[in-house]
Amino acid sequence: MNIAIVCYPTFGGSGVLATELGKALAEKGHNIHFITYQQPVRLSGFHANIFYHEVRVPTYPLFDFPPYETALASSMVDIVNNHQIDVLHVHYAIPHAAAAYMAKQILAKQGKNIPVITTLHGTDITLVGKDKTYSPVVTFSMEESDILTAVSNNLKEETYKNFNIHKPIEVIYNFVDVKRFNKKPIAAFKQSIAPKNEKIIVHASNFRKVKRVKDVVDVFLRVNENIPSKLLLIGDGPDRASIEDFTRHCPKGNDIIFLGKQEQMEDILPIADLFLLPSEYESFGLAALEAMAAEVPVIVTNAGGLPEILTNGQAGYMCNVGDVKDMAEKALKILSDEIVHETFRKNALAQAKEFDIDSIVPQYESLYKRLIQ
Ligand code: GMT
Repeated sequence: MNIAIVCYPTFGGSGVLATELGKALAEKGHNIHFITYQQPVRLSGFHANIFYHEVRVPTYPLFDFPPYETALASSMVDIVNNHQIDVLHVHYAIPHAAAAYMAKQILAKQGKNIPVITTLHGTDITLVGKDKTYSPVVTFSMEESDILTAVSNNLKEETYKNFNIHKPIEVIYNFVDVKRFNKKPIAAFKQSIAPKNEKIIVHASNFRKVKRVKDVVDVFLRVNENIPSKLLLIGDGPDRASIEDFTRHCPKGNDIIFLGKQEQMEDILPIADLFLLPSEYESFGLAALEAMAAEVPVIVTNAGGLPEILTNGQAGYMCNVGDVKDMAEKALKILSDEIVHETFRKNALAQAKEFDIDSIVPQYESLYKRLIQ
């Protein structure tokens, strides 16, 4: 099949998932055309059957706000026509679903029916999309998609709760390539972070308010009082500056290391002993799943779709949002007993295998086939 994928090219989970999906489909022999404004971060290097089309938005003095959506819809029309695209799969509703609707209408006038799949990822529904600035357009473009998918049952429920739509939503969980993440730790890297064999705790996110990164630091400081440990903070975003400032003024600040944005999570995660994701909401929590695939136990909140990916007390723990005391206690429970830690590691891997790429990607493939037929 010839499949066009539209996504955000950045480090966010929706872009990561869309890129990994495209790579997996290309390996199975499909031709994948990424349409976005920058090369997706997880698309470095050459991949057979993958083509990347950059959306250009020419500037003009009149444009205080360059019309990306118009440029994107025009690119979609161009790529569909010139690469015999069979299906257009857009990830994250805003503004991709609306641009896809526009492209679909233009192509229909030209006599071509292009099926559109919209995959909802989370904040496009729960934070940004439901705001009245966007909701009429998001509601309409979801209804007009040929197939609507969500990455968890929770996100499906949130969509029905927040939007007046009647369309069926199919749940296809996010996935991880377990083989790629389940690697031996790089000894030199581990040694440079934890020279005295301290425990390594990791958090990765876009440092937005919803991620509650300050809770990560608070949990770490409580753990650090009891166990020699280091905290690796991966990613960047609006809250980073204030948190970095806080850690510079706290006595254990030297044990907290900011790594910034990182592409090779499969090289970093295996050195971790514990992964923290104390978010206020996660539709799914792909970052936690990648950690589990690297055999790292996780502590997450019982928010959104997280309970769908973690069995409490086996591969990690779920705590109430903001309950840093409980999170620290659970972290110590895992980290202070080698046998418990080892059991949680094995369970984390087993849990991740339930979301392995090999079982989830065929679900998308069968959607495409259904649509084309
Ligand atoms: O987490 C973010 O803020 C980024 C966001 C995105 O759209 O890129 O992530 C969302 O999609 C991911 C992939 O489906 C999910 O794993 C994340 O849980 C979800 N984030 C939220 O719901 C806050």
